[in-house]
Amino acid sequence: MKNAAFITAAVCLVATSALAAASTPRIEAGWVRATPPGAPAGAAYLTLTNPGKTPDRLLGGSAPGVKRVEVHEMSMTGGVMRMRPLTEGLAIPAGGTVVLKPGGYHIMLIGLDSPLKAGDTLRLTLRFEKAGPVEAVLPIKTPPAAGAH
Ligand SMILES: [Cu+2]
Repeated sequence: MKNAAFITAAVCLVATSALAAASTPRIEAGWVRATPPGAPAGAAYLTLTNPGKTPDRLLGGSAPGVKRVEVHEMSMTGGVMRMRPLTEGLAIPAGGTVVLKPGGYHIMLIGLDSPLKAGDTLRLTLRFEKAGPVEAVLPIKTPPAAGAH
């Protein structure tokens, strides 16, 4: 009898955490571009998946040593690469995946206290409209193709 109650409680616990995980956006394949000394800003790239049944929106975030974390879009306008902050946030459809990558959407890290050094990690907290804050620890890397295009 005692055992049965314990098992029920354990099953409930698992079900509850599975439920929470089911609606929390997943942050995968994330990385931060290493910056040279004195660089005022950096960028982070990652893949966001919304496993929930309702759309969510990435609004911004925070990271230690970074004054402002914004969601930006890079696009070609009249042959010129431009970057703009997504003031309304970045929509992530229910059950959908959005890729933030060089040349497209990215997380802008504005106002760096110190350079982002390759080999270090950055603890990035992303803020979602519905899911709230979601934390990820991202590796800082120098991409092999940096400056190649
Ligand atoms: Cu940007």
